[in-house]
Amino acid sequence: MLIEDLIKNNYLITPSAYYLLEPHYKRDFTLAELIKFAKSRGTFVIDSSIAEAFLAEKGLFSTGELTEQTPLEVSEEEPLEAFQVEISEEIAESAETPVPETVTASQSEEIPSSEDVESSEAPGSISTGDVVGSEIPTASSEGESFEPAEIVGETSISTGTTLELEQSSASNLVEEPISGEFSEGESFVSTGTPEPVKLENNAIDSPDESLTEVVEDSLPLESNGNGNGYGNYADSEEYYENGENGNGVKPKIVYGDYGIPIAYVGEDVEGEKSYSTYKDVVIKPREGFHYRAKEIPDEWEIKFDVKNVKFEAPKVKNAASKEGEIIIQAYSSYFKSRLRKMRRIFRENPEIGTVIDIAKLSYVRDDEVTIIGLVNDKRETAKGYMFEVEDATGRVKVFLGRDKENASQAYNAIMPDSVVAFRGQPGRGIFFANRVFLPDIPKFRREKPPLEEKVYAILLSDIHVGSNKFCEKAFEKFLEWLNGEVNSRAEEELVSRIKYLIIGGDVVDGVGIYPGQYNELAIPDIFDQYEALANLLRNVPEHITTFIGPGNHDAARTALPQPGFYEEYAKPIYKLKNAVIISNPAVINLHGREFLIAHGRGIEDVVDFIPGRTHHKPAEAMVDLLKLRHLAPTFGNKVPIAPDPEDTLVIESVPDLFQAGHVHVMEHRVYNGVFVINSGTWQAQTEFQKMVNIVPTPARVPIIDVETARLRAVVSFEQFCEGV
Ligand code: D5M
Ligand code: FE
Ligand code: ZN
Repeated sequence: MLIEDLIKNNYLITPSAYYLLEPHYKRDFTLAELIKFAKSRGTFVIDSSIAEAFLAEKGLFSTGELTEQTPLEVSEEEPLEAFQVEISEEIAESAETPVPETVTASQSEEIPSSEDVESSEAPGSISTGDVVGSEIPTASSEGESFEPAEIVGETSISTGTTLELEQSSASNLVEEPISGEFSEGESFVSTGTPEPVKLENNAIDSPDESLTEVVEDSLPLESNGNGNGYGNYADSEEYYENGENGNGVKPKIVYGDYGIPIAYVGEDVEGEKSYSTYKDVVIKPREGFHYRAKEIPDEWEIKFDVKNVKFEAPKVKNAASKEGEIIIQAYSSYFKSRLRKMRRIFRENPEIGTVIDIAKLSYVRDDEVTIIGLVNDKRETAKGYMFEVEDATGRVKVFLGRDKENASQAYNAIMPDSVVAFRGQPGRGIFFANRVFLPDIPKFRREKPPLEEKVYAILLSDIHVGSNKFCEKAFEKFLEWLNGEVNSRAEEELVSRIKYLIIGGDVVDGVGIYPGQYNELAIPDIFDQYEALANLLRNVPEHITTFIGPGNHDAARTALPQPGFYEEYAKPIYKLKNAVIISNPAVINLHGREFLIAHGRGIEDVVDFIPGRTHHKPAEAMVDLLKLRHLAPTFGNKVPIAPDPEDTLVIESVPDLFQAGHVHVMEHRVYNGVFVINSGTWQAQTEFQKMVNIVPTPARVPIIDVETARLRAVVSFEQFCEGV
């Protein structure tokens, strides 16, 4: 009742606040009183502190125990519209559809699930450095082999069948045995009392697992009013008028052209600020620490950056053309560009056959032909699947019988507006497909020449500096570790060879990104957030090149692609030595290996459209994007896409590694030779995430062996992350 009433008024309530308030609702207070109170506090989210203050004001609050928090249960599935059109019997014989198996979870029984691991971990306790051994399955469905780095002495690590790991006293080092498709096991050394190494295995899913319920989609948050995809909370200045968040700074937020929150200039508080921007965090490399990476020549290149793409403004007939016409033209060029690029990708597939324009289908008699187009619509019918497909010349209905091989898998994998190919025969007003092709990633690829020396890259994202849930202590520990404060020879070897650091967006928490965020900001000023981030990152040893790209929390264009950070806000990070600002997305070439870096908002749409996908298994969703060769295929759902004349979100070239973040869960797997990894976060669970049941995996540092573009190890600083 209370929840619904609040939601109707665009207010949200956290579970803990709900349990506090519910017993009194309508008995001791009215909805209007509560809303008035929340409004006076400048928030849309009624959390337990608001609830307590409200009850206290009403003389109702007793300092009893809080009821245990349970996530809101709001789940609802949209029923599929049944397809009405009758399909005639001229459907051709079934043919093999080339959509590859997505998941083979044959090894899944051997490895405990990540839930098992989490429940048995003892975070926070420090070990005495005992050596533990563990068996880690390294079975590889692809037959990939992996060369472990040479580590000498007692603490040596081998990635053979038996893996020995040294327990670290300040961090959890994880050696990564490289195995094949979807079978990357990673092991965490617990920092508790010596016990067998536990395997964390985010990458493996069993075929019949029950799905984690994802409730965020059904929360009424998503009418996409303000372009950040988080609903219609068009935060406006007035809501913050009376707000103060304990920092002694009166918030005032104004919005720029793109709906980007802009800190109000002139509000700067003179003198000491009540919050830290980490000026005092100064970490120097440990004396005598030998960085091998310093001696290895730099070899990096930004292969693709949106900033380097010259966009031409859409041409309109004359200056008097209506604005709407310009917009339609812009979107039409955008989708034409997508089609062009996808056709190029499909051309590399020898099975595709003769491709013809949809407008020319009526000239085709009995031959089998292929059409390539954007899928505007898809439905399931009694006998199969119906699609509406459009290319630059026309539109056609396509029927794919249920009996065709992989038909249902392909149907599920196709997201709205993605580009697919159908091979078949045209019938009366309908195209009868025998096969469906996703653009996909080729199964085999040429091996790259080996590197002379081991060199490592570390991948981070979603640091969220400025959030009161930012794991600052863990991040500082990580910086110390990079500066040589290691706990073992194995760690020393890793740190010594780290040459690159890639940060994939949400580097700060931003201001006004979601309703009620203000209450969760430790640094309520966007300028100071970037200052704080830069103060931390200047402690990254100088020989490590740091690539930094934006996400949806950053001061950057909201819509994808994001060319970079707005310089006027993010100046401190532009000024960092050895930092390279990249766009979202970007492709970096490291020693001949291609790393595709994206913040990863497209994952949200995958979760919305592809059955069985959840925020908790982002690597799976990233594979879906790879198969569609697009970072955010669907237009007009959660992810705002700019109508640039060129679609820069197409995954044109097959990367060796695909990194994304955004969902705050670290997970990785291999798909057709591409290493797919979500780099997690440095932010503990926010009130908001609590409500939508997102459980982050903060403060984990994946270390990538550049040569193989595979995971070498994961080091966890999670025990230093408060609030986890
Ligand atoms: O996103 C962090 C994660 O939280 C990502 O999985 C999206 C999710 N998230 C955050 N806010 C919302 C709302 N309002 N609705 C649904 N899902 C949400 P980040 O970009 O760091 O905020
Ligand atoms: Fe994030
Ligand atoms: Zn994000």
